Amino acid sequence: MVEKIQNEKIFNWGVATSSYQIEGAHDTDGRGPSVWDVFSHTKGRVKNGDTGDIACDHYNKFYEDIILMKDLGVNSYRFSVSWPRIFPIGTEQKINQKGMDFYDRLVDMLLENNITPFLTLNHWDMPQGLEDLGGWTNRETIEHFVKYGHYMSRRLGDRVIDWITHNEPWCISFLGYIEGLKPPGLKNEWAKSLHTAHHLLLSHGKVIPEIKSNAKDSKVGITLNLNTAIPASNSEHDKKACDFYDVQFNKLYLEPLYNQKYPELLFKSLLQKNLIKQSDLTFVKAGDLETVATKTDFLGVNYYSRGVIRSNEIEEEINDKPIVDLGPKTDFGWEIYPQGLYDLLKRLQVEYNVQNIIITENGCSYSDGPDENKAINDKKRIEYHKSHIKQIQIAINEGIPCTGYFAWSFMDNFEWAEGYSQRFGLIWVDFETLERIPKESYYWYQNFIKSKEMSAFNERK
Ligand code: GCO
Repeated sequence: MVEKIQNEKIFNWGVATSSYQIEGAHDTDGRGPSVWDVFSHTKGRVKNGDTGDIACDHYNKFYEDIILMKDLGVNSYRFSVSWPRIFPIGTEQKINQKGMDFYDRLVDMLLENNITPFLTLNHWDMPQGLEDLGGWTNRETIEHFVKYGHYMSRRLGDRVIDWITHNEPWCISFLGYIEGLKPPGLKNEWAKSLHTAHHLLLSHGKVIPEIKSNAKDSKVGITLNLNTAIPASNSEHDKKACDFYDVQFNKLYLEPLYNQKYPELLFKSLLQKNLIKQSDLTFVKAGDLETVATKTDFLGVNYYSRGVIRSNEIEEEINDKPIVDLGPKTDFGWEIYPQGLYDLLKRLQVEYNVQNIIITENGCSYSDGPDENKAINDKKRIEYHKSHIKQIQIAINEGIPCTGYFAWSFMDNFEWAEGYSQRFGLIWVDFETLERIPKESYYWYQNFIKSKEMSAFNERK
């Protein structure tokens, strides 16, 4: 049997991906449809009508991909499990064995190559069968998620130590129910959005003991997308908008997880704006908050950019002029602001006393492709990673407990509503031929991991 890797002192240098974004094989070996299959096949939802039907075909090419990972020299790999490969509809009592076998092989091969698996249970592709019953707005979905976590940890718990319950609950609850940019694609449904956030958090708390009892010595955490936000100008409107942004983006998750409460300001503002009714706020049942705040072993943080917040409640012309100097932008239009990562780490230590932080995603979208010699010179991506890692180093030197960094992403993939139009990978993927070509950034990361620059990270107490 393949042994698990256990070395407390190692800094986790990794790359990250997620199931729907890379696997393809959407109907292979009994996999059921996920919410993302349905969403991407709905006209107008995804740019160019792209879907994850084939994606990078990682399901069939995982062997080749792990070799590339080994050559890259990472000691860790963060991936997610496609829930409908295990429970095709979601409500079954028995697992789909073939789906489980895929992750069993994947984990074994990672360990054979000395790569520590970081397994995310929910990176958004929940079975459509559960969505049809109300998805995350339905409290019963929690039991189905816990059952799924139970079977995963029962099968892989002898080899997987690091478990992430959910990835970016904000994206499901806000982008799915307020902006309509992700499944189920609804707009301005604040009550549903809050129910979703709460049920995600509650299922996180409930699945932790399940994983811990099946996976000896396991470490369990949740991954949040967080950022530091500042008002675009000194106007009261922008300051107010910024406070609101902070409660709905950061505090809606951090407060219950670390302080066992929801941010009052959020509910108050929504009530004032008539976006919810008092009767919508009955979703927190006795005991829930204690469960949500179940102790974790780490907090996963996905950081890409900061928020510079402008009020949309008054006319642009009447508002004060913006005063923030914005940095350059990636091809996605996201501002590059490395110091925001330091600010965020600091805040997590000072305000929430988080004991162990892992950067589970950090990266940028640039479209640089192969030249006639198949070289891909993506200098800007290298700069992006370097500058963010530097901020982590400053934070670590100040005693902020950060223990891992995962570049998003290992390879170009299906970027949700943007389809294949945004490329975040260290490896170029030709989506016609599925050929993989390492970019300059791949070789830079390879050298960086090998180099002495790492020593400050390794000397972690
Ligand atoms: C997210 C996800 C990733 C994305 C990445 C780039 O943050 O949306 O975790 O799946 O691909 O963040 O947008």
